[in-house]
Amino acid sequence: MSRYVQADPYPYPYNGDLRPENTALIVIDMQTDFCGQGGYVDKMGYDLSLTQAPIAPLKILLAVMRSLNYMIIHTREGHRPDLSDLPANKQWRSRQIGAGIGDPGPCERILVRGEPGWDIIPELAPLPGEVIIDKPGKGSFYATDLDLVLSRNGIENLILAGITTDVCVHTTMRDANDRGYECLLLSDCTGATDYNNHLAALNMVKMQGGVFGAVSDSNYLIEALKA
Ligand code: C5J
Repeated sequence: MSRYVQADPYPYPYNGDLRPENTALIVIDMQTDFCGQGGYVDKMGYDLSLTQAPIAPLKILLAVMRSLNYMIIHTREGHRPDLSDLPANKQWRSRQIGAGIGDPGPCERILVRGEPGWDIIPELAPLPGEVIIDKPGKGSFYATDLDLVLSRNGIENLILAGITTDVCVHTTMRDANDRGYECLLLSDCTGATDYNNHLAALNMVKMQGGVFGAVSDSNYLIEALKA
């Protein structure tokens, strides 16, 4: 039986083969540092409501996909406490905007593994048994075992959610697409520090017949999953 999600610019997935056995939801970087008070994004002065927007729809989507036995993967961006995996230019740039990675902040050391700001927010906390990928960069494949985890679990379709749309979500989606994964980005379960960047990132996916995959939202996805 084929199953498609209403999506733009084509019904997803391209081949109608959408099943718990071959599909994973990846929730990217829903950490206090990116959407909580006193975290990295807050310290840089951005409007937190933009990166908090995906929280409510994601809570609902997670409950549905967990109940249907879909694989759930969470990622966290962060660096080792000794900062040995932090590129010097990444640290320098973050200090230019007043939120130096590794420096103390209201949620302890910014973007450092094990610190309160680095944790996934309690509302979207991973359940025991769900895969967590710790990554030092923007993409979820770089310097991680994500590709190995996906291939060992027979995953062909990747549904992308989390923050930020234009940075970590997009980098992950582009890389996943090159690796042959069939990707769907959820417009209401993602968010960026700049709303126009969020919209532009959605548009970039859809050009050229879906150059990186397709875009939909959690309502259409849930409708298809329950059909
Ligand atoms: C950023 C991310 N924006 N998770 N990280 O630095 O998108």
